[in-house]
Amino acid sequence: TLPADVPELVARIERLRQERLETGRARVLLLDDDEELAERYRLVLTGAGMKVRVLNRPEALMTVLTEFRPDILLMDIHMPPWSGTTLARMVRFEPQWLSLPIVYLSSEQDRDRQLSALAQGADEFITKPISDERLIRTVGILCHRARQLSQLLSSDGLTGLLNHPHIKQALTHEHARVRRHGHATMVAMLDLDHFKQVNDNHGHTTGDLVIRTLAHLLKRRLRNTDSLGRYGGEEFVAVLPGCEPGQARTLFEQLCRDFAALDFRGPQQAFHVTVSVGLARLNDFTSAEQGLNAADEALYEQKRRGRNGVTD
Ligand code: GH3
Ligand code: MG
Ligand code: MG
Ligand code: MG
Repeated sequence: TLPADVPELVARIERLRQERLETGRARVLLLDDDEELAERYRLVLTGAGMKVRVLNRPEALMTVLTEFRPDILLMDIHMPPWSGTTLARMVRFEPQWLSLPIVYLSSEQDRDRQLSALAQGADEFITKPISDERLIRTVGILCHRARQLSQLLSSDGLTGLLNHPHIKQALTHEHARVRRHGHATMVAMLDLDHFKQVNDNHGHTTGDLVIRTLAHLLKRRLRNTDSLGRYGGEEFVAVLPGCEPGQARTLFEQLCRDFAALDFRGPQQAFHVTVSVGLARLNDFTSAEQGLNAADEALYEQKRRGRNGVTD
């Protein structure tokens, strides 16, 4: 069901597009039980260059959030038997969605009821009917700020890679995709060898430099569709979608060789550091956690075998 005034709408969208609004590739999840209205908002936002997913019923909300990973959630309040405010509270209950902007789209005019709805965890309230310009601008501004915030929240201070919770989140996300699409996806766990000695012999600052150097080398070697994080002190996790076990082995063996060949300079003398890698094929496991455990076990097998290399 398309709105009746589509040609006029399309013309208006075209004008908005020409304004070159900075809405980029924002990912918008739109939840409204009014299918016609939702379709109209979808057209407006898609026309402004955004990627929009529409839900008319909230049952699958949490699953779709995890799969689609929107930059913003736009939500109706009155969706009997559901209420948007209860849903907002439910979303906020998950720590990973704490910084997700939630915007109510509602015909609620009562100021007090609007404020109490906002108190449930949403960021903004837009009253219907909503002008196309207002919709696009609000979404654009909130997405931009949320992206800056989430980049700050998700990166590790020393290396700039994803931090612990966010690499785990990326792993869960890739695992869900593997189950749907079935392409080979590898997970790698890396740990620097005898790193305590590096710190003891050359100092903590030099140790930090070694960690950053490995992070830098990894970043250069992986594709930009791969996810890479600092899992703990001197441990890293990489997730490689569309990668076969043999390819991953070759890639990480080369990485181990290149890293071992680097000359580090301590305050006193030059030294070398090696790294051990464990691999697992994410497709073989029913949960992301199990896949990561398998990579961890492979890593410890490599430590037993004498470090500096790859076990799968
Ligand atoms: P193994 O080969 O068995 O991994 O031996 P290891 O000495 O590396 O042992 P382990 O992985 O358990 O030790 C990790 C050490 O890494 C302990 C800690 O002092 C050091 N470390 C952890 N985080 C940091 C960090 O941010 N900077 C520095 N410089 N050192 C760190
Ligand atoms: Mg409604
Ligand atoms: Mg360690
Ligand atoms: Mg170690």
